Amino acid sequence: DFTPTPADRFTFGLWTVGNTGRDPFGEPTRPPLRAPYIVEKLAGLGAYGVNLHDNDLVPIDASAAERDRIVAEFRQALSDHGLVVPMATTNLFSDPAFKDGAFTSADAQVRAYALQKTMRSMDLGAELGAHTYVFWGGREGTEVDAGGKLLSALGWFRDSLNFLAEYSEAQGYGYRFALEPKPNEPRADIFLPTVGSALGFIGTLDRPDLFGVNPEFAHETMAGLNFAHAVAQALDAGKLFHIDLNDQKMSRFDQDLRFGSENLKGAFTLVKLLEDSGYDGPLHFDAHALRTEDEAGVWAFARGCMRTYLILKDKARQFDADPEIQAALAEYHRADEELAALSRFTPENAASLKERTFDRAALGRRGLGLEHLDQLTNDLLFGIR
Ligand code: GLT
Ligand code: MN
Ligand code: MN
Ligand code: MN
Repeated sequence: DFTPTPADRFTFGLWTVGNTGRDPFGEPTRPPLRAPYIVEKLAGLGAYGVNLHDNDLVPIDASAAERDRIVAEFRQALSDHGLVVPMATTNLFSDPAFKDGAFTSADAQVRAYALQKTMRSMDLGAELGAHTYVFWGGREGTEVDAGGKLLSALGWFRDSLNFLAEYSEAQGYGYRFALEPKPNEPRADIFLPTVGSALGFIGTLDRPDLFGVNPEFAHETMAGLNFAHAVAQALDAGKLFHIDLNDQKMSRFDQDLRFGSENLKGAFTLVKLLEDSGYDGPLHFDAHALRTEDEAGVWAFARGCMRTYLILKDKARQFDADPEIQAALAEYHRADEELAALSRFTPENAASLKERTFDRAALGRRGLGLEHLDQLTNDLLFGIR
């Protein structure tokens, strides 16, 4: 009946259901929720875990004693309600010190402070049992490129990630790191704007094996890209370490909408891809309730994210079991074993392939049946199949 359980691996950030509805033009519309209360509520809804930035839990200016008290209370809530913390991250974007970036600030003091803050936050994540550590470089970017830091910034970014990977190994934390790309907002231009950029950058790090990506539906969509395509490339590279599920209209401000609320077919494609791929990491909803909502709306939002995922997962099963859809797919995917063998390179195969006659005109005439297949998919999603 589409009621989630921890086996579904659904997670939320403290900052997501804890979002108070503030936006650049308006004050909060909801009071803040305490972290232990969020844990209790999420567990009640059937979630598996909760993720956090250091300062979602511990205020940036807390004393050591305050920190320990807050963390102890949070750990108690986790164990009382059976929730885990699979992922942790650092807030390197809210404080004015980070106004021109953290690891890519042109100020060496800011860069060193960012390393210090991240090490402390990694300590906190490890204490809470997190195995994935996310880097969303929200402030890592520019408005003014006359500052001339484009090449140095990538170098500083690389040096910082290399340092923090060494720190994790030296401490025995065993983190896997996930870079989260975003094209813009809050900066005009953010470094490593897309999944493809992040994958390329990972290859330049000292320990590429420790790094993967945390793609977000909204972020690729803001860049006008197809999120499922980005996720497929990450999966193909063995680099899908985590995923941020939400929704978004193209070419707009960062909306972080309830999963599946806007681009239902894109959400279906994504769920099918994730389920078919065997991805077994957390399914994290990085989204928040609309500013129009009160606390009841927040929990309706959270339930809706999970419910939509489970419904689409069921639709993916129906898609695989539907004879007409499978027939259309079989028609579309025309296989040829002899040609497949010939397409494995040997000098003889190459020579033989060069001599082969193809009926080019017939290839061009063949209809692929995709209109029919797509309408069958729509009918399935409409619930009339
Ligand atoms: C922030 C951002 C998200 C990132 C989070 C991790 S925080 O809300 O908009 O996309 O995933 O730092
Ligand atoms: Mn977003
Ligand atoms: Mn976001
Ligand atoms: Mn995100």
